[in-house]
Amino acid sequence: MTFDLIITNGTVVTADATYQADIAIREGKIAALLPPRSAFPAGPSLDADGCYVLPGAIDGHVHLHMHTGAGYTADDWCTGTMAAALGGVTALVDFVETNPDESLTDALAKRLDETRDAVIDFGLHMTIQPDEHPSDGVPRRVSATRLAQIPAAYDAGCATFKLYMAYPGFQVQDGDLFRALCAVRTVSGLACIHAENGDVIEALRQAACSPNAASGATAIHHARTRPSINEYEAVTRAVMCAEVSGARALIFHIGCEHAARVVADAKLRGLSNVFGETCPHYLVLGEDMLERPDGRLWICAPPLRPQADQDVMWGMLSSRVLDIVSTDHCPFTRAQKDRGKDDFRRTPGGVPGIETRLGLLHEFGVRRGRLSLNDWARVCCTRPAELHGFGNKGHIAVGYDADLVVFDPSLCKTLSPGSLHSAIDWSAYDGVECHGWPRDVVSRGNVIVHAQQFSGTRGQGRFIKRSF
Ligand code: DUC
Ligand code: ZN
Repeated sequence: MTFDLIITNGTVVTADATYQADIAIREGKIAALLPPRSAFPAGPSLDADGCYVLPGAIDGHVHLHMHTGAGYTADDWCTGTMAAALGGVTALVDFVETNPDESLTDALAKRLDETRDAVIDFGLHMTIQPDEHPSDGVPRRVSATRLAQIPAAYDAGCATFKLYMAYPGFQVQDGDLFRALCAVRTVSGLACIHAENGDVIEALRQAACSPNAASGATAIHHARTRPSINEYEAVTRAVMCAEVSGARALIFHIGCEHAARVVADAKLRGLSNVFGETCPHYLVLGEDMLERPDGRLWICAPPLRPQADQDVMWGMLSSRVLDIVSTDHCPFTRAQKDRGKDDFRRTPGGVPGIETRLGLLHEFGVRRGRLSLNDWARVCCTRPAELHGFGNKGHIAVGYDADLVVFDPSLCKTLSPGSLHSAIDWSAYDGVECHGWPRDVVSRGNVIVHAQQFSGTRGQGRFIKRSF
């Protein structure tokens, strides 16, 4: 039997096991797992001696070319997916946002037009946001017409639906959140929920920035106006809605112990439809970053939290209370962030991270004894594939897509804007040393990163229609 590519001599690391094997690939799929140093007919091969071979990492939460008040996020579908590939990512999930006057499937078609340059496979979450306004032209409610479009969106390949409990223009009222979850339940989809209490945040922000306020408008007030009890309250409400509706719900970007404990309690009570996501910045970066003179660079929502929260969150990852780590990659340049120099409310929220997740979780998780190698593969690769409906990805087994990462623990990478590939002029992790980095990346059998250099093709990424 001949193969298109064989990865030899590597240590295979999956969510369940670590073992030596050679991986043979044919027509974009894993065709055989063989004892190391098996005799093969001559052909292309990658020697992974001394390296881990993982399923390609999957990032379930990124914002490429997203329109905001500060302009588009800095990475387009080419730069963003290239940076992702160089960080070991072989599939990601971005978003479709919608206008009140277009259907969900029309919005999907428009968004797909923007993705033509993707170099890795991708899915899209469908955003359910207010489309109906009472009388003043400001959309505040989610219409019955919109909810009736959910099955068509699911059939078009958007099996996951984003709902916001904060952000003017996106925030849905509780009744609409619940009705949307019921609709998502009907199609057996997954709801992905941004859980913060938006109304209270708006009131706190106004008070903090009023001319006679004692506090002020510097970056740390971003965190002070989004206290962790606010996140806790919204996660509690979201979990209640998931429990009563029966919908599967993933709480996005859990940033603090308080909020993570709500998911822990739900799981302890036996709820099997509630899941938790966190992001590297909530595990590695503390609230004190916001105290720096350039602290606005780290403004994101929910905000960074004190160190004590990070310690608890690592434990919750290894104990499976938190299911996955995604990046919420939302890159803005310094100039874009500087909009909020005098008022944190004008700084666009988001930190970059599309390229650094595997390396950071290896450095701060595996190397510091907080995660096993298998935990690392589970939270970055396998569970994201399962939770987000990538049925052919996330596993190293015959018949799955040949999406693989050769991770070399002997490489040393110092993170900086110059060593990373996102189209921005700063790094959230400047100066951090990662001992271990993705060396080669294979996407459906094609080597798209070789010896840390991009070797893929623009436009090679496919829209994956996801389902459950
Ligand atoms: N949080 C951010 O910080 N940016 C993008 C969206 C989000 O939820
Ligand atoms: Zn996000």
